[in-house]
Amino acid sequence: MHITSVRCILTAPAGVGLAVVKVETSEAGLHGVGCATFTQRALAVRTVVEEYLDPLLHGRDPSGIEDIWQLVYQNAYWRNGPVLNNALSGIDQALWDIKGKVAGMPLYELLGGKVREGAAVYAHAEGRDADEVLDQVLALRADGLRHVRCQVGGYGAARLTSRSTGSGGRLPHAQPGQYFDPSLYARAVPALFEDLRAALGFEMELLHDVHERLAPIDAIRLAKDLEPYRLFFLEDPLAPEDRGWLARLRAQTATPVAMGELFTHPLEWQEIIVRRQIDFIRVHVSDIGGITPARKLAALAEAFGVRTAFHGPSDVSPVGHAANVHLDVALPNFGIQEYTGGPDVLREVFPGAPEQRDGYLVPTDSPGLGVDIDETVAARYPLHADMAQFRDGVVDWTQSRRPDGSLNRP
Ligand code: KDG
Ligand code: MG
Repeated sequence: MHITSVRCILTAPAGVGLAVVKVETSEAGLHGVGCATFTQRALAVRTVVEEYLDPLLHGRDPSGIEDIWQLVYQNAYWRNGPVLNNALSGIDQALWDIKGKVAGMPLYELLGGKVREGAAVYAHAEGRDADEVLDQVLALRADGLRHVRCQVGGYGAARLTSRSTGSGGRLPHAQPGQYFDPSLYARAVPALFEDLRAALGFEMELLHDVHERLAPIDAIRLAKDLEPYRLFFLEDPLAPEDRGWLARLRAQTATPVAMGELFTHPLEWQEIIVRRQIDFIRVHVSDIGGITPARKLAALAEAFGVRTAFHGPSDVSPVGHAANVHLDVALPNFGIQEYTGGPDVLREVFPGAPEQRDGYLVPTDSPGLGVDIDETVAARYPLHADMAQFRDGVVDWTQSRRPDGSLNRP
């Protein structure tokens, strides 16, 4: 058996640009699929897959997953960036899918078998004030969810800055962008959780994503301010570039810390895991190169008491969600799975896509990942200039600015 073709399929059925790699083999009907979604730069990923990896992999035996992973990893000489890692993930996940199909086993069996029946998930609630957030939390609770991430005014409370306080207002001539006021944000979040806990008590597990929006010392103060509300975790309190501050944060607060959705290089996680400076590692599996490196990372984390919380936003394809869930049920140190459901059309494009029920995702028992892509249906939903995260073909929301007009990490 050998690889006959490697292609990257782009589709946006839910308005979010997704990238999926399909690896075909010399055995009739035997193929695998893998998530390669880097929504902000999807065309670059497709170029890498189709112009460089297809010729590289033609004729090779798809059963040698580790060898092919290493081959693709070092083939460009420069490595560890998000475009190359997503392309690599597309190949890697597709090869695991093929191996499962050849073995007649679901991926979780290849990973050592299940240690749990389902992966507990957390969902996202967002509103302009505590009442709006609370309504969403209650709706999610009624749907069986026990874990909810709560945001007021979106990431960085950006949608609060236009209030009549004037705080966060834009100076004349300041450039367009998504304006937010870090100090207003840092005050709004503890107030939100005070109201939520008053209404909900402590039974629900609540989370919050700082989304690397604060200066390090302000993030430390926020983590301390949030202690009374017993968060399940505080997500990305620091930017990857500021992770040297984690030791100080840990020394000052017992609020659990989750980091990693922006990590693409192993050196970004090794030290903070070994020094036990985070509680949850929440990498985006396709951004680190797929299932093969995710297993190794999880094993490292297990040795140091760090749990997984793989990134699972709407810009992970259902193929990527399936890969996450197989890992989640097989890893002893699984912590929680972020999961953003989507409209039913996603299941038409991706038959077998995992579905959340009563707060859990459960993998299918079909061989491999258990999910496929229907290319005919996918072709009905091409990428376009105004899909999620874009406006007029340009990524919009990452142009985040402070009241003085200067750029801030998004
Ligand atoms: O494309 C970026 C999104 O995936 C990210 O902003 C979502 O932070 C996010 C999360 O935790 O889901
Ligand atoms: Mg996040």
